[in-house]
Amino acid sequence: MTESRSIQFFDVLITGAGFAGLCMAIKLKQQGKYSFAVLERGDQMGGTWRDNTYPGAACDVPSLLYSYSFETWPHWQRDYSPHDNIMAYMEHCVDRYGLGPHILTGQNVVKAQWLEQEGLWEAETEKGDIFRARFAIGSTGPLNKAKLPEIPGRENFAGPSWHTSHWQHDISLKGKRVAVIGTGASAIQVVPAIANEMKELILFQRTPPWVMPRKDKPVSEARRNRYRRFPWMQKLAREALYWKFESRAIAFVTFPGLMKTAKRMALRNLNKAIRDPNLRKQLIPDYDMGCKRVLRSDDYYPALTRKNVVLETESILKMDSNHIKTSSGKSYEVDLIVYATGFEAAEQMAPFEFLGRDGVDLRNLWAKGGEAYLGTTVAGFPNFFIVVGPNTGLGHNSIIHIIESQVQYIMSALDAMEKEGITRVEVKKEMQDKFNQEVQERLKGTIWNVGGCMSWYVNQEGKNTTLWPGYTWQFRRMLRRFHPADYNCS
Ligand code: N01
Repeated sequence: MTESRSIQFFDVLITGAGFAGLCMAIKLKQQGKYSFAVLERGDQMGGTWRDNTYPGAACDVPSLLYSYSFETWPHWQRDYSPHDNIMAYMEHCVDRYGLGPHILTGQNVVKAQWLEQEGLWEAETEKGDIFRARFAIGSTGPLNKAKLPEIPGRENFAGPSWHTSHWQHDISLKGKRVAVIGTGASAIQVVPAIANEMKELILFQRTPPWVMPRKDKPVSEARRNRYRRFPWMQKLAREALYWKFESRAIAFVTFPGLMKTAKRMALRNLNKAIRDPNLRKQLIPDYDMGCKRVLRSDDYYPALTRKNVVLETESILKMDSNHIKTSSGKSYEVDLIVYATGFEAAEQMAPFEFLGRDGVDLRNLWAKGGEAYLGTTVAGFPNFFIVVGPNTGLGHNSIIHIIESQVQYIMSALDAMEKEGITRVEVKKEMQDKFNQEVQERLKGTIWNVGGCMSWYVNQEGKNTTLWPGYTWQFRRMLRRFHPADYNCS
């Protein structure tokens, strides 16, 4: 007897309810023409902000910019918001736009495939539920899978250990000897937040980051009231911030030499906070500023001067049940390990079996690096759009700007298809290739490619598949309107 599977139909299926998925859902809801569902693997929306609850989790982009341009919110508590405030904003957006019924939580997509005959996408979730839709939108983001380091003996460590994106809040750090591995954006927030709790914190640094002052401060009640009464004032402040951040792209993409000024500021920041010349020396990066993400913190360096904090710059050789051993033979006895070792970013653009036309799996197609047209559509994958796809990440401004540009492009595509009676679009391979050649050409001179560092921006093949090599206003201009001529349409 064959089991009959119940299938749920929608016009649009969105995968992932983070900032990108929610933005897509809001625009579809506002337009009101399409049925849609957001399939979310977690038990609530929030994406990376739901997962990353580590102590000190906050955004290193100011909240006025790290929020939707169309949804001002007068409740930001600080210029750079902590995790809870950001989650509250996202919840507010879900309520305000009535997205609750559209978000199907606990639906971890394990496979999706294009059904050529039906002209539909079919998604299957871990639970065995089946969904079909005319359009598939991928908004799972690049930072959804924790990366753990390959260190001999890691599996033998007997104490608790976890990645920053899976913080175990029920285990106290009080009085323990804790190792933190990694000194990226997550680590520099975690370390100051936990350093005073424990007996000893050993911070394993492989490469020091460039750290600029964040100059974070609370948003005064008076300012919040002003924003409440006059939302246009908040919009104006947001616009000013946008251009301030955008101007930084000049140094990242056009004149890397301009980074020298910022470098001087970062060194001043370091020298001011750290008196010990040896420690200072260990914290000075030997690559160009901007090559890795420039970090912002007011409390990271001061935390490293605490008596109970040790900075270890030797590489980790191995671990056993309660020790971490370094390359020169030093041995640290530790009770607990926090891995602040980042994400499988480049690999995670296609996080599950994803079969396009002719059964081609996007994971295989992108094994050596993702490529898409305008970071949004992929040849061989009809009626499929990605938000925050290949080469759409930023080193200088808010990703929300990119998300809004892509969502606007997708809405324009749906609109054009309806007006012109098109049911199926697939980007022309030559358009995609030409676009990617241009992107890689432009990346050649940028600080990320010539700055002398290894970063998650560049994959194992040495190809930068994560960053947009230009200004965000250029990206928006390119995605302003969907052009059917770039696509095979039927
Ligand atoms: O990860 P990372 P992250 N031994 O990849 C080190 C976003 N984010 O979670 O530099 C020792 O930056 C590794 O060393 P190295 C943001 O986009 C945003 O901190 O490779 N160390 C590095 O220091 C960010 O870029 C916010 O030599 C090892 C660290 O682990 C992205 O998330 C906040 C090691 C990994 O740093 C990822 O940040 C937080 C080993 N074996 C994060 N293996 C906002 O505020 C790895 N490392 C918006």
